[in-house]
Amino acid sequence: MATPLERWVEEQAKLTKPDKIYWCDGSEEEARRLIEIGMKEEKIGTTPVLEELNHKSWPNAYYHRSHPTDVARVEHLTFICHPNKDLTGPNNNWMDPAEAKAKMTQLSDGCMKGRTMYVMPYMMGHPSSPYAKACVQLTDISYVVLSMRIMARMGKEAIDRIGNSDKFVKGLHSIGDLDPNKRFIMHFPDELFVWSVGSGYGGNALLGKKCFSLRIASWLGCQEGWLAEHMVIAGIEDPQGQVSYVTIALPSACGKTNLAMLQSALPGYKVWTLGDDIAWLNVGADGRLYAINPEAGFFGVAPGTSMKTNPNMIRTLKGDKFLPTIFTNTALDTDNKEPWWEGMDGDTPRNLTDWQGKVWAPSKDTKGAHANSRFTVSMYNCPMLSKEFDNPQGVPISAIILGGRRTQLVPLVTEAFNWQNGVFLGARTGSETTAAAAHQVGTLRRDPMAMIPFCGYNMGEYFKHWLNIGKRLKHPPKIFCVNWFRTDDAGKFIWPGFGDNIRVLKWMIDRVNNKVSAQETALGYLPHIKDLDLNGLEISRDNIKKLFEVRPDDWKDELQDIKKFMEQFGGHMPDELRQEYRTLVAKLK
Ligand code: OXD
Ligand code: MN
Repeated sequence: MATPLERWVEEQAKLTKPDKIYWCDGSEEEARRLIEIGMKEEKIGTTPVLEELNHKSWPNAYYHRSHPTDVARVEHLTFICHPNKDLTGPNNNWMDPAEAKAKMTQLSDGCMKGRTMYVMPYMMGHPSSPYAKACVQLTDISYVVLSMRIMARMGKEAIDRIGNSDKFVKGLHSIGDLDPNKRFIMHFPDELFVWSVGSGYGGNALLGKKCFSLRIASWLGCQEGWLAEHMVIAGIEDPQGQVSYVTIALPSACGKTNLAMLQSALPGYKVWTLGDDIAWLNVGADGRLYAINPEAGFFGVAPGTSMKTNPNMIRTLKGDKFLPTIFTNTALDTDNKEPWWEGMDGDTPRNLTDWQGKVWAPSKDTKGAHANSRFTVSMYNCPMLSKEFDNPQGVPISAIILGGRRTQLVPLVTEAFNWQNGVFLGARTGSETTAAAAHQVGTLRRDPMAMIPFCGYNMGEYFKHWLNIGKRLKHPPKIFCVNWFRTDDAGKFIWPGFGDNIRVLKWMIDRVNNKVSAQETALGYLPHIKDLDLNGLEISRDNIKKLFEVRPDDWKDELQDIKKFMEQFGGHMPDELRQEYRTLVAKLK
């Protein structure tokens, strides 16, 4: 008798009509075969899906060029199909589930003709973790299989976990014909089902990542009593060898990956990596909050990554523990068969092709690598991988750090007064947009907890859920807000960022351990400058002051914008946050 999983695969095959169906086992031998297929058989237009790179300098590395119209997440084509619009909330696009299914059925009819349907069983989370989830994604392109093998734990464990159950996480993906007019990413939260057609870009096509582990999982977490968050998980070791674990939420392309594997500018401090993008947070039996990373790989932004900004990522990319590492839409050094991007170490190679495959020389007008070009690499390559990474229970969190990209207004670091105030601090966060999604770069949008593109239900209810989690925590983490991006009058970043961010992390850990006091302001607690370790940093006293400047007059527009954002959620917005808002307004008067 066929299992529910086998029946489901059969049904999808009936619709999509692939030439072949292949069940993946996640082995390295299989990856080698798929790489051959990607290099010799499958194509995007006339371009082979994969090209081998120089394995002497970049072990196990392959190059992928996506369709030029398919280089980022497409939020306007991403829908959350709850049975009613109200539950989906103003923070998402909604489509009635029946209508969405009809549309997708039409687009998917025969979409895998002439292709192979790959069936990928995988776990999000370590298979031995009680918090892990068993999933199956179908796709019709080797690039997605190879990428998912890096990002998730692919293999038989997931099939064993699913057994005879029909309650597994389902993903149906086809690159279709890559026509942007026929591109949709549809989520059916109650069915744990994601259906994506017409894109091969990571965030739209690797369905275990944003689609399941954030959008659907956030809804699942709301029902089951846990949180799925867009957060780094890192361990910060002090000179005495004590490790404190933190999670950090920043919008896409705001430096989460760099932060996750920061090389400390302060002697004696080390950062241990547990995750650079997603954290699942559960309340432990001891009343502390525990984090696991459901992923097993990094899907990071390449431009700007160098030995100066993120030496541990360069070491990770040069590691050889896992096959393959994939570079997508970077430029290519054609003489040496190496990936290249803006901000890379060393001299610019003489002969380059850009991300679209055209001969390219450095110029002010065009970039060689796409601004959202990416690498996909196993976490097991990371030299600073925490020994707790595979701990099935996760790590206990001492501080939650939220933030955004603001050139003005928001201080370098602020500590919330308590959990509720911290939820408000997160809820009112705004950020200037980046190239990770297809929209205008650099405009301000409110991005609570960096979850605006990823919260799979009404965000007013999401805030309530955060407040409820707080009530269950006997030892809640402290909540902080950071902004590395404040600029001076000449428009230059004041704070050096990267390895120097440890100075701010150190202050937070000192606060957690009650080692330093802080000044109370309308916005929250700010550091006394004397408590920040600024040794060896060349930054003027005036500029340091600027990083913490709070001028009530400057906040007028911001408060209006926050109010407008909160009002969208009507009765879903918790009273506690309305009260927090009123208190902030009064304090800033
Ligand atoms: C990502 C994103 O790819 O946030 O992580 O866009
Ligand atoms: Mn992300």
